[in-house]
Amino acid sequence: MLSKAMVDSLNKQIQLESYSSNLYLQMSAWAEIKGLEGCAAFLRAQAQDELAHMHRLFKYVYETGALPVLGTIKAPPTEYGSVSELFQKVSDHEQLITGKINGLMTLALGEKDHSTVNFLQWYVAEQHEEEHTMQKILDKIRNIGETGSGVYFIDRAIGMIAGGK
Ligand code: OFO
Repeated sequence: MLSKAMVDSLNKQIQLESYSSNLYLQMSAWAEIKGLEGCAAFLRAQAQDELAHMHRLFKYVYETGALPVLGTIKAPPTEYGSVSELFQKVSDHEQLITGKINGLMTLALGEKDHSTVNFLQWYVAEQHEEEHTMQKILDKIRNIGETGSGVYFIDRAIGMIAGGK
């Protein structure tokens, strides 16, 4: 059985993972209307991943006999100035999520809640993976540059990452 503090914190994370999914899906719409099909495909795949992260938490909470709460999810932004701005925001968001997962882990360790510590390990590894992917994307954007046909090649490169997901 989980403590109330743990259930409340896991529910906040459920809401945050839902927000992440909406954020990336909304970003994919921006990319789509700019003709950036590779970026849009990558962001749609990210949105699916985040939904899976939410469901994993949702299941864990009810399996412990507690009630998962979806709550209200705020609306994500709709406009971005450039591809680099958009992916910088994805990277910043993933860093925020890593901080939240670390906070959950600190709470679980403090409570000697070994089941939740074990459950959260997967998220720790996942965040490492996602931060690494975002770093690679930001490096590519910087190396290729957004002038001239740069955006076309950036879109192709990010589309290839989406294809390998
Ligand atoms: Fe990468 O955010 Fe979910 O966990």
